[in-house]
This record gives sequence, structure tokens and C-alpha cells, in this order.
Amino acid sequence: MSSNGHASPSAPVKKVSLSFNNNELGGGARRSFSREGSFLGNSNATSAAESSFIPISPSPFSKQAEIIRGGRKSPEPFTYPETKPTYPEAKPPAPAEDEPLELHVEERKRQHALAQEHLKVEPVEASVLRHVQYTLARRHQPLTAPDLYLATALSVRERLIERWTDTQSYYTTKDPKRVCYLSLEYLVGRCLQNTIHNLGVENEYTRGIAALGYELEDLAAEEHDPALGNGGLGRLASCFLDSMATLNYPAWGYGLRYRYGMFEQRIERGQQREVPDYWLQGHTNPWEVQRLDISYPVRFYGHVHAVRQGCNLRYQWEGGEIVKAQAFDSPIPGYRTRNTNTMRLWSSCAWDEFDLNAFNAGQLAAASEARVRAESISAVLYPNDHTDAGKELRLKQQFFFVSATLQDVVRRLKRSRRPLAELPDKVAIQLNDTHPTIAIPELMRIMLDVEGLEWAEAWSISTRTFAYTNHTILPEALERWPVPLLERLLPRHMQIIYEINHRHLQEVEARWPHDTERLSALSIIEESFPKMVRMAVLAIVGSHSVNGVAEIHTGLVRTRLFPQLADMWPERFNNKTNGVTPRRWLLLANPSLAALLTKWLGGQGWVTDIERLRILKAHAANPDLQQEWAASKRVNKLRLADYIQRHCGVEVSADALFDVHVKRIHEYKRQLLNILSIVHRYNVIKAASPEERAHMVPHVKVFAGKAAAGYYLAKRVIHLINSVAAVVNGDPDVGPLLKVVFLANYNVSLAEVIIPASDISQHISTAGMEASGTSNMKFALNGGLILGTMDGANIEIADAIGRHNMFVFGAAAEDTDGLRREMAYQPPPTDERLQQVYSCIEAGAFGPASDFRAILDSLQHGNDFYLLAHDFPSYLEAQAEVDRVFVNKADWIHRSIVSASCMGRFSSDRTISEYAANIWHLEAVPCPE
Ligand code: NBG
Repeated sequence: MSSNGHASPSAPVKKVSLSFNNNELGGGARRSFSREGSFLGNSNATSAAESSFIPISPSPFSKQAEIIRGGRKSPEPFTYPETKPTYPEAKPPAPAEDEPLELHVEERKRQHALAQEHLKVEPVEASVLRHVQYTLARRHQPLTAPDLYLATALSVRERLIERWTDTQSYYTTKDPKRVCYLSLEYLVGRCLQNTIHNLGVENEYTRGIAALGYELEDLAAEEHDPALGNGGLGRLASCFLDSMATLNYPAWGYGLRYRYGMFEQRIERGQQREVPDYWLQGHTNPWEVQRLDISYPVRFYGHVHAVRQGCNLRYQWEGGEIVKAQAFDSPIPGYRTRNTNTMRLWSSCAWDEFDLNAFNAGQLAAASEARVRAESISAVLYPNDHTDAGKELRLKQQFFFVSATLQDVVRRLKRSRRPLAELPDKVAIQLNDTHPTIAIPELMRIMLDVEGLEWAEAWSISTRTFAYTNHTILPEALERWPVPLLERLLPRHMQIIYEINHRHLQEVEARWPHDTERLSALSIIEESFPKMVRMAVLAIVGSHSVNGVAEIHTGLVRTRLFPQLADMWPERFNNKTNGVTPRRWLLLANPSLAALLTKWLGGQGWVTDIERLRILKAHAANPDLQQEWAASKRVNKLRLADYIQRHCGVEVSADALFDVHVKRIHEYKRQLLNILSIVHRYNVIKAASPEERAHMVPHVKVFAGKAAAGYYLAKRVIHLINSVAAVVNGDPDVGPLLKVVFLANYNVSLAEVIIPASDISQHISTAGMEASGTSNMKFALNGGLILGTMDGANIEIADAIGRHNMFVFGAAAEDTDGLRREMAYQPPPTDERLQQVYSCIEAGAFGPASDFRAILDSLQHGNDFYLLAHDFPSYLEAQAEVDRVFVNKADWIHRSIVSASCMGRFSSDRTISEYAANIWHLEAVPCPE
């Protein structure tokens, strides 16, 4: 074996046996591994030659595999659709030479001194008008809100860039350890007001913009909300970036700059229609800087070539296609600190813009073909929530993103003249879910093939650098990539994955000899047809830390999802309960509550130390506080009522109980359970006498959320909600007692309007299925009470605020499997009220029953996997309890104050401090003013 861990070749590369004798195995059986490292079970018949390895494309149908399958003939080999185009032989461009840092230091100082001398801070009005007139070239046109928004953003950006460049320069001088947060999704939200607040210039800008005849808030609404993520995972990444900057951690957020973000959702005839979200169209994005000086080549396809170097073998990945990754940087300002970090998003483009030869030969389309192909990589965000996209383009996106990122990381290390051995001391890389896991073999490839390190050293560096966060235990969301696809797209990475797996399984075998089941559970390769690479297993094997995002979820990751891996490395597994940034989700989204807090807590210290809210708990019964608290909630409810009126044409009263259910539409999140209970409420109202109605609590039921475009049942649920809404809202019998609205195109900006206005919000996933949830934290922080199941972070929120302040119902996570088994054996009788709801839908009360047939089928005949019917009675009880408490205003507000005041633990500042201390081992580096 060569020193870098690969089989020694002769030409052609010789097959090497990796089977090994294990005398302890009964009957002289031998345990075999293919060189791919996939576990192949016990075999008496395997010869060394049979367990051989052809490095570049090992057959997925080796003899041993056949033996395991009991000598059955292999099915036809899986052929992945051949989409690979033919390319001219790609040559890697010469690496850009980095000038040594020292050369820059003096020049930087000189420029800075010059700037200090000549640049003065202009008044806001002057700065904004300068941009209107000279940047936008609109000197003779009347001022419009869009122009003024852009000019204001450009004006703010100047101040931002000062801090940003100072911070980056300071980091360069200090050369501290940094964290790189790798996430395929960010849900940034609008930037203008967030930046103004974080910079502490809101008074100046509010006044300055007022002097120009506008309200800052109105201008802020002109900004397009970039939706570069699906839901909670992407928003968490953006909350984390805010906290990292605020806590002065040297951090980089890396991601992809999709041209089309999450689709825009329109509701037409009650149904979702997806419209492409071309968020960059028609305006410049003032919050990013294209870094023309920073781009990297990223290779796809090609072949692997082994070369002998002395007595060692080195592998080179050659040919294929090269695409350019172009950096776009967005400054991420911390709150009231000079520290301003970077979110670097990669955009793909052709390495050679245009094939002039093809053009000259008259092949016009061919001339720009490579460009179109290259640009498609970062074109669209996959609008899949919890589904394995299984698309070649998706894997290309993942590799494109991590390859550019790692080149950037390694370049920075080398620039500071450090050897790769120091990488774990200088950089922590956090993998946000499995999407960036291909970074592990890519870093190994760079170290082995480019930098010439030995396997053992490279592996040690790699595992000490990477850490992985799991965000779901839903099997359909656990990424697996077909081996044939990886072999074709990333041939060298597939080899490296095999090698990682082989060594990993050897370790397993050494610790647990003869444990066949364990070996197959622990293998990175799944022995299916085709074979699959389990990315989560690869992420765990290749990281020093694996964390879940709430206590219950981490427990399930340990015990249900990866029990054997947790057995092997118990010290690797840890919990980091999610959090949300109080800057966006309280200070910005809820100005009236923010003002109240500042007044009652004697200053704005709570914005960075949200634990201070706890002081209010002791004053929860204070009538003055209660009165102000209720007034603030009312302001927010009026704002939402206005939004509902403008967007749905439905008039709602701020006196009603606002009951909100907003998140991605998914069966496990159970929007269906909610709408079924609304139909029941409707039935009850219809059957009630006028006296009974007079005692009922009026409800406004608010839904919002997108369904993945291909998720049929989720789209049916949206249809049902809108159909019920149409009937209920138009029924004069019901009047203000019940209103149902579905707000289209849920995104960060809409969440900022909805969340502060809730009385109740629903987080009612089937127990054990929601990893954490983060909107539950936002609602509670804004004084909304929670109606929820004991799932995800709800459990910890209940602990923090006191369970009696939450309305809890439903099966516990540990009971769900048993309930499903019982249901399969003998479906329990359906609750009468639920049966009546089914009957209404079946009788066409909300439109043709056939529209909702699939929904009803998913619940009946023992199909109720998400346990809606089981939880329905306790859900109705919890709702009745909500109504009972709501009529006692003082009690309600007391609970609201207590729950908000106990939410300190759920700030992303706490979460990030834990990541920094326990996983990244990172120090804060405050940039001097
Ligand atoms: C989601 C979970 C949520 C969790 C967020 C952030 C994925 C894969 N997972 O419960 O479903 O709050 O991640 O951790 O999007």
C-alpha cells in the first residue's frame, strides 16, 4: 500500500485484496470487505482475487455481493441517465498567485490615513440625495419610493462597508481562528432596517428620510426579500450569522447565490401556483459586492490518473469540465459592535465566457452552450423541504459550493503562511445538515492529491476541522447519492469515500468482531441497487462533533437514527438547541413591544442580553405593565388585520383571538389537523343557539406556508384550507365568530408582520417528527401563547416558561410507534366529531369531494401515519382550554408576560456561544472602534 493510503499499481492498476482472515469466525468463515469498503458479510468462498478493487470504477456487483444475496443473479446494473455532455479536455487554470500579506500592510495603513483625512460623514439627507442624483442618475426626476429606498440603502452601505473592511483588516492582522458555516440555504430577510438598527443609526435615518418626505418603514418595504432557503434551516443560518457578528466571532457564512430563490406562491382558485422568484431582476442588490478578484475553478466529470512518485502513488483528477465560482460578498453587521462579518455566496459561470472558435465556425448556439450549462448550477434553489431531490444538478450544486469554499479556506491559510497541519487550529467548518458533506472527501482530495499529505495526517486534520449538524430524522430527508452518479460526476471523491469507508469498517471490525449487523448499519455505502452513499453516515464518520437541534431530537438521533454510531463515538454526539435572534424577531419586528421592554427594563441592554427579560416575570401581575402589554399586542393585531384586509379582502376584528399556524406545509406539521378542527368549530357554531353564540370566543385562524411544488397532499391541504375559508367567511350565520385566512407567499417579511400579532400559535407536529422548530421561539418571545405537542423545542420551551403556560396535547413521542402498530392491527373507532367533519367534506360542503379524496384516504382505513385521528380529541380539549383562559384577560396577559420573559434561553446568542465554546473552540475578536 502506498503511503497515501491507496493501492500500489502496476499498469493497469493492480487489484489488491483487502479481505482478511479472522480466525475467530466460526467455520473458518472470513469476513470480507470489498476495497470499496462496503461491508459484504461473511463468506467462505471469497478469494483474494475476487475481493479485488479497480480504483476508478469498482463494480457494484462483485462476487461477494452476489454471495450475500444468496447466489442470486444480480439484477440488471442500474444505469443512471446519461446526461453528461462531451467537453473539450478541461485544463485547470494556473492558480492565482497571492501576494504576501506584509506587502499590503503599509499600503493599507497609508490609504486608510488618506481616507480619514478626506472623507467626512455627510448628513443623511445629503448622502441619500447624492446617490439619487449621481449613482442612480436621476437628477431631474421626481423622488419615488423605489429610488429613495435604493439611495438610502447605498448610503447605509457606505457606513457598513467602513466597518466591514475595518473588521476584515483587523482579522487579517490578528489571524484568529475562524468558523466557516457551510449552508446551502440562507433566509436573510430584508436588510435595510436590520442594518440601520445594528449600526445604531436609526434616529439619524428616520429623521433624514422624514426630511425628504418619506417614512423609513415605507421605504424598507420596497426591498425584495431574498428567499434563498426553504424554511427553518435557512432562517436558522441567518439568525446564526447575526449572532456570530454580534458576539464578535470571526465567522464566514458560505453558500450559493441562486438566481431564482424559493418560488413565489400565488393562490389562485384556492390552490397554490408557483411563480419563479427572480429576485435580482429589475434592481441592483445594494447588499452585496461582487468580488471580481475572487473566483475559483471547480471541476466535474473527468477521470482519475495514478502516477508513481518514488515508491508512492499519487492520484490526479483530470479532464471533464471546469466551471468558475465567482464570489459575491454580503457584509453581516453585528448589533452595536464594529464587527462586520462576511456571507460569501458563490455564483457559477463558464470558465471561458464564449467559444470564439465555435462562433467563427458559425455555430452560434454552441458558442454559448458551456456558459448556459455552467450558469445553470447556481440558477435555482431546490424547493424541496424534507425530500431528497435526487437530482444530478443538486449534487453539482453541493460540490460546486464546497469546492469553491474549501479553495477559499485553504488559500487564506496559505496566505498567512501556515501549513495545512494547522488548519484545525485556524478554521472550524460547520456543516449545516448533510448538504455540504461532500466537503469531507474534497478536503481529503486537496490534502492528498494537491498538497501531498499522507492519509493518516490528512484524515486527522479533516476530522478535527469538520463538525456536522443534523436537522431531521425523517428518513426521506436523509440524503443518499447513487454510487454510479458519484463515480461519473466526481470519480476521485468516490474513490476517497470508498477508502474512508474501508478504514472505518476495519475499525468497527476491530472493536466489534463478527458483528455483521453492526457493520452493515455503520457502512457509509448502502448495499442497494444501485449502491448508495449515505451522506449522514459520511458526515458523522468525518466529523469530530455531531449535534442535534433540540434535546428530544438529539436523543432520537442518538437512539433511533444512528444508535451504532453513537455507540462507537458517544463523545461526538451533543445537543445544541436552536435559537433565534432577538434583533430581527423582537427589536425590528415588534417596535411597540421593544419600546415597552426598553422602558420597563431601563435601557436597550436586553437586545444583546435577552435573559434580562426575566426581570419582568416578577411584575407579570402589575396592572400598568399588563395594560401596556395588551396595548402593544393590539397595535400588532391591528397591523395584521390591516394586512389581511388588503391581501385577502377579509375584515377581521382585533378583539378576536388570533390563532396562527405558519410554516412549511407538510403532513407531519399537521395543518390538516388544524383545518379539520376548524370545520368542527364551524359545525358547532352552526348548531348553536344565539345565546350560546354570544358566549363563544371569536377566532381568526391564520395560515401561511408553501408546499413543495411536487408534494401533492400538501397542495391538497392548501386547497382545503382555502375552500373552508371561502365557505366560513361567507356564511352570515357565523359572522365574526370565525374567520379563516390563508396568506400567500409566506417569507421572512410576512413572518415579521404575523408573529408579533398572535395570541395563539400552533406547533402541532406528530411527536418525534419536528426536530426543533424555531418559529415557536419567535412567537413566545413576542408574547404569544403556544398550542402544541410535546415535540422539538416545544418541550424545552414548556420547561422554561412552565407547562401550565402552554396548551399541550397529543401522543408522546415514545408512544407513536406503538399506536401505529395498534392501528395497523385494528384501526380504533373514529371520534364522532371527526367523523362528522369527514362527512361534511364528503358531502361536498367545501367543494367537490373528489378534490379532497386523497386527503381523506390518508387519514382513514388505518393509513393515519401522522396520528391525526388519535390526537383529535385531546386537541379539541386543548382548544377549549385556550378559549376558557382567553376570556380572562388578566390571566391571559399574565401568561403572555411570563412566557416571553422566560424565553432568554432561546436566543441564538446562547446557541452560538455554545457552538463556539464546545465545538469550534473559538475566541471572540472585538474589532476596536
Ligand atoms: C429543519 C427542522 C426544524 C428545525 C430546522 C432548523 C430541515 C432539514 N430541518 O424542526 O425540520 O427547526 O431544521 O434546525 O429543514
